[in-house]
Amino acid sequence: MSRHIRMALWFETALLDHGWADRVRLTLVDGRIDRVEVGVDPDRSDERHFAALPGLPNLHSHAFQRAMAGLTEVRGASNDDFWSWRELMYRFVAKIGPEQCEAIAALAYAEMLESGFTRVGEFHYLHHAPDGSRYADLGEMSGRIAAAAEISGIGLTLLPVFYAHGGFGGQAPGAAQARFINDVDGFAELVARAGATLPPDGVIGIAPHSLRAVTPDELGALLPIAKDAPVHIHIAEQVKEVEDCIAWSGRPPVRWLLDAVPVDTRWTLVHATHVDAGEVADIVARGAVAGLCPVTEANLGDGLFPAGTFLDSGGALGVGSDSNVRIDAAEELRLLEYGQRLTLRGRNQLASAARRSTGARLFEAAVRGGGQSLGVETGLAAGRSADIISLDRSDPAFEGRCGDALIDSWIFASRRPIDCVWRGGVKQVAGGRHRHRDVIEARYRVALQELLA
Ligand code: NGQ
Ligand code: ZN
Repeated sequence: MSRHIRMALWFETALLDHGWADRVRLTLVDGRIDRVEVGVDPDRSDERHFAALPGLPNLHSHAFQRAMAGLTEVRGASNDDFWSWRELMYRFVAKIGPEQCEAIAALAYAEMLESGFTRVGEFHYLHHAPDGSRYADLGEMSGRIAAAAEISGIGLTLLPVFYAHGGFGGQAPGAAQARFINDVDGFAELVARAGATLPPDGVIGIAPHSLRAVTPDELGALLPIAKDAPVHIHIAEQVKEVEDCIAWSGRPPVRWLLDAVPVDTRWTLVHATHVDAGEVADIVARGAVAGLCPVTEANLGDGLFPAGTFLDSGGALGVGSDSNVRIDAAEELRLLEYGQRLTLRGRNQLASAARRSTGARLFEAAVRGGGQSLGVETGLAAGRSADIISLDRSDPAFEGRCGDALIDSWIFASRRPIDCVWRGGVKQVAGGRHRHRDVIEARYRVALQELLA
């Protein structure tokens, strides 16, 4: 009675769980890797490709912000900083309806796939209508995110955001934040509704927005809603946020959080930019993931997380495209390394004696840490979701390269690196282009014309 979908892909070389192997045949059954054979010839019916890498998780996205990319790079009346950017972002937020949210997210997700991201952690806080009134279905906007994930085919870990306050110590939220606001009971209902809209291998977690937006009591009440699922929080991104937290509690945000709640391997600390050595050591000890978003952190002028020290002491990290001002998996990893080089004035800061390739060490760390963060097992091995990237041999950047040099050449040197991307066994990207790009793009253009009219 079974109607299993079975197919096989053959690669000249592939990055498996235990390192590179040549002449690799992956048998996929119902979207999962069923069997990995190494050193074999392809069967006649196998699709043949050059080099396979596991898909990279994108652990932090606000999909709707894709639509304002490029519109905030203009000097304002006063000092431009994170907070003035946020005012512009709030103005944009006020205009986005359900249809536009879905259209923007679908394009963002298609572009993520094209760049090599195969699962997204959507830190989703546009819950209500612009004036704060409830949609007939509390899960309306979450459902739009889920629909965008289905249209694009990307894996979805949906992180409905709990947001209740406008600053530390339970300050009242501003009018521009009305769309984000719930009480704990309303939030539990929203999580249940959102969970019901998930695509087949979707995961649902929760996301207290930041210590600015949640009181200690609320945080305590929220955690049982997550059960064993991922918990994400924005933390210590801006110096002002750290100062305000110290003024409120006597401690910086990461220290406060680690002291107050049982942060563990289910947790992702997004940004965690401003941390001291003790906080770094304790994040590592708890096993939480540092969710770094290098392109957005650069764009917003956040600062630099001590990624080298963190990795060397065994910390788990992953990357996120956050504001989606640029959607590019390789660029996130490249900028993560370059930020360290620029500040520490040295090369290959995120490589190690054991893994001397900077790109390979970073990529593998982000595949593993990203999976941990999004509640899935990643990597090319039997039993895992068939989330696979193939590199494009026709990019001259790959000429004469093998093994880790392929990853370094992808991250640091290539211009059109990605050929195909399979997500859950479906080839969503071929020749670097999403199979539904034309329709998704047309719908996005209509949404933007409405928003910018
Ligand atoms: C967000 N983004 O929720 O979209 C935030 C800005 C805030 C980043 N932190 C709003 N990058 O943190 O208050
Ligand atoms: Zn964010």
